[in-house]
Amino acid sequence: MIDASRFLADLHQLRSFGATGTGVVRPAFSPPDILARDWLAARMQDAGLSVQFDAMGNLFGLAEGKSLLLGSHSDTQPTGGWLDGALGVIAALEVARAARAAGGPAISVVSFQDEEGRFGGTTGSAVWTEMMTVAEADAVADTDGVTLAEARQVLGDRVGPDVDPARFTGFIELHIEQGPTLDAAGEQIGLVTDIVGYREMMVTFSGQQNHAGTTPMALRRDAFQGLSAFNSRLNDRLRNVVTPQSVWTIGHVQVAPNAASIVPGQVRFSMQWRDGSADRLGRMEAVITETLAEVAAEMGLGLDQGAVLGLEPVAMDPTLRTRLEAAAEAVAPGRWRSMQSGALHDATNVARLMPVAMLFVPSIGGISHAFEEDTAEVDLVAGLQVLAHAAGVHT
Ligand code: HGY
Ligand code: MN
Ligand code: MN
Repeated sequence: MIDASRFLADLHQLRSFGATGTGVVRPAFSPPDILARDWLAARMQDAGLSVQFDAMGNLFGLAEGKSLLLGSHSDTQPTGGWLDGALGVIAALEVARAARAAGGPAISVVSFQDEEGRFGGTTGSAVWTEMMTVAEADAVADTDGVTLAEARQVLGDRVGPDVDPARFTGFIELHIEQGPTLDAAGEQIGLVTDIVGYREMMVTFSGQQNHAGTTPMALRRDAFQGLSAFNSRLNDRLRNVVTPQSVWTIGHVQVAPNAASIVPGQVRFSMQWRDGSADRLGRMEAVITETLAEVAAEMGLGLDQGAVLGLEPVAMDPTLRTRLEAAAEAVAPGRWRSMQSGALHDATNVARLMPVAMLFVPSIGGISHAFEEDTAEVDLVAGLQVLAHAAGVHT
């Protein structure tokens, strides 16, 4: 049987690793992340699963033979919420425990590493699904210049052989919605139809560092003014190609030398855009690239565009979705809906290798990637019950 209090106790125990106020600071390979993974490994062992870390730090709790894989990620954003990823990992563990106690079905558990992209984005599952090679991943550096190759040394002798994806019949990921839809509608469950795609690159404008008092405005080559002009022009131009579901974000900005009395000589920033259509992602990219070049030329700025990272949009498996629909109707009759995921997930990568589906529970106020992230306990338990029901485990 599913034990809701054991599930909630484990969820709060995981929260304690990197707990900061009401949120969590547990980036991939940080000390709290490794402590959390060791604790998770012990809980998987206690559940009778065979524990396996791979070279990326993905942590698997494996059932014998062919099994359904459930899970998510346990790393967090630099300042993250306590449920993003963690909910799916602990719910998977609880379903696996109940399945073993009931004599089946075979359920395995995974906590992927670096879904939150300290080193790019969904990195652990991208390497596991061969979307990228270990060498490509190892070369990626975080905003402090630490490479993944250096960071993952902390795994030490935990690393075992790779886990073969062929041992799994499919993957289901329970996750918080991270948006306002379910909470605003007073609904309990979201069944994901498709996950949007995204593209991201680092951009650098280079101008002329100079004195903020003696340099006339007309003579400046101010890199921050370049970013400001790019951002406002981009917002106008993208309107011609986007829909209300399209999003774009400049979330990370480094102004150099970042001093009040110095005209910025350089600005380095992240440019990320997301959409449910691969074609529209391409059209958004064309507008972004064109606008960058135009502003750099007009303002006499150097322009460097980094490599474009990204994931294509992906549809969820119809058979698993049907199982989730029956489960949602059983657990939360009339209080569920089908919906697109605007957030990215490991499920996108895993979908390359096996049938995949996702379900959401509400985020209070639609807040996520912030310390205020939270979900009502009754909704957390409902998500667990729908996951168990869809996995064929009695609740
Ligand atoms: O950015 C995302 O969508 C995910 O939460 N990392
Ligand atoms: Mn997540
Ligand atoms: Mn996230």
